[in-house]
Amino acid sequence: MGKGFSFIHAADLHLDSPFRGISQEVSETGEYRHIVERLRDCTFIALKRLVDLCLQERVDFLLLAGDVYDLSNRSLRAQLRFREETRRLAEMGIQVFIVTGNHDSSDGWRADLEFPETVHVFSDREVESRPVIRQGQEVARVYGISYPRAAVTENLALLFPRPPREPFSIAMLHANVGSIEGYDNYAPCRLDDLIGSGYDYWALGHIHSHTVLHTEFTRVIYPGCHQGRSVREMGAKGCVLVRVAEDRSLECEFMPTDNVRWHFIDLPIAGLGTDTALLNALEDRLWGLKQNNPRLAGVVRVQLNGRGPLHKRLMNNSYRTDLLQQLRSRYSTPVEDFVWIESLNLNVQPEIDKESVRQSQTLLGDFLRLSRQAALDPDLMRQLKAGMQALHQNHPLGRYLDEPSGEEMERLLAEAEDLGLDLLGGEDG
Ligand SMILES: [Mn+2]
Repeated sequence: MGKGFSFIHAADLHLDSPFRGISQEVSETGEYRHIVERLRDCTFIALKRLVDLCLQERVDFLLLAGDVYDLSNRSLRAQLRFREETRRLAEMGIQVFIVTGNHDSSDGWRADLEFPETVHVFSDREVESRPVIRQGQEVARVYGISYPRAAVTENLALLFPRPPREPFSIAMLHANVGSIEGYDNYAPCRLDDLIGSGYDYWALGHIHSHTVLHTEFTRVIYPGCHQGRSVREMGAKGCVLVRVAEDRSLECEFMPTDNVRWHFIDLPIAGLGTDTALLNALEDRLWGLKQNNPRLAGVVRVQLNGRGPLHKRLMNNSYRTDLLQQLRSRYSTPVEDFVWIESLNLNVQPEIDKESVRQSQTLLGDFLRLSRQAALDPDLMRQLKAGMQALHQNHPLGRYLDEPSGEEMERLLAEAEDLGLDLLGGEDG
């Protein structure tokens, strides 16, 4: 293959981070111990998969672009497991290049473990570079800088020197490019800072979803985290396998490494008239999810939504708890690829033909007409707001609450209307 080579780019392993998705009372029952243990170990299993993939693809090196550990005071367990995996890579002569990020900045505690010589952690004081040698030739050079502390607010991208045209150049950085929302704005920089830098490949970390920011001449890529750990990290998670040909052309392929995958099921209850119909609909969705994700465990947040005849029953706590327990026990096996129902949430409303009731000369009709009038009549709206003020003033949290906006009042009114209908018996069953 001449001067061609390949590497894997991963980031945000967050080893040993707590998995959010299983409540204390469930983990204490013992019934679901295999699930609790699996969720606790999932970042390590994903690491093993990442290393297996390096070996299988016989890559030349592995890049880890920050947040290898979840905490700067990294656990001994995480450090030992990580060292074990880097040894497997060392045995095959696969180099590992690491920059640290905001979660594992170098000011935290670290055990005095010796890592293989093939593992290099970049300095946190200046941009360093290291060569990748194949058959006596430097085929690539990797540049990087680590975080000395968590909250790095300067633009580290500007510290990278302009690389020579040869060999292929890679820059490693944990950073928020273009102030992506939902993430701390650490080592903030602009995409233009990276594109104009002369590097062939920017191996980024920090953003947990796989994102390709640029592909022409300069590749700018976030691989995303290698294992989802909360409902914010849904879908496939993994790393990027990069093959560089002799003529410098690049092939990048996303490769999943996760072993527990987060999902969201959004099920409308419209038309579901019986308990059996509801159970069947839920089972269909769960079964489909299992079919689409073979050999993977899953964690699912379920949300029932819309109007339907089962609304009132679903509002009953013990009905909902029984439903959740039934689904959990059915899908908690097989042990290897269970589906754990993280929670069952409701956004449902009673089924009712509101407009015809609104016109009827009944108590419900009066109620609905009054509710409509409140939305249109400024005097009535003022009275409602005045009524709510008592809540603001007397409640301990009241002083932290703003007065609701017009839009919020409309939403509250709509909710109150549905709640009122339900309480007044607007539905049978
Ligand atoms: Mn991270």
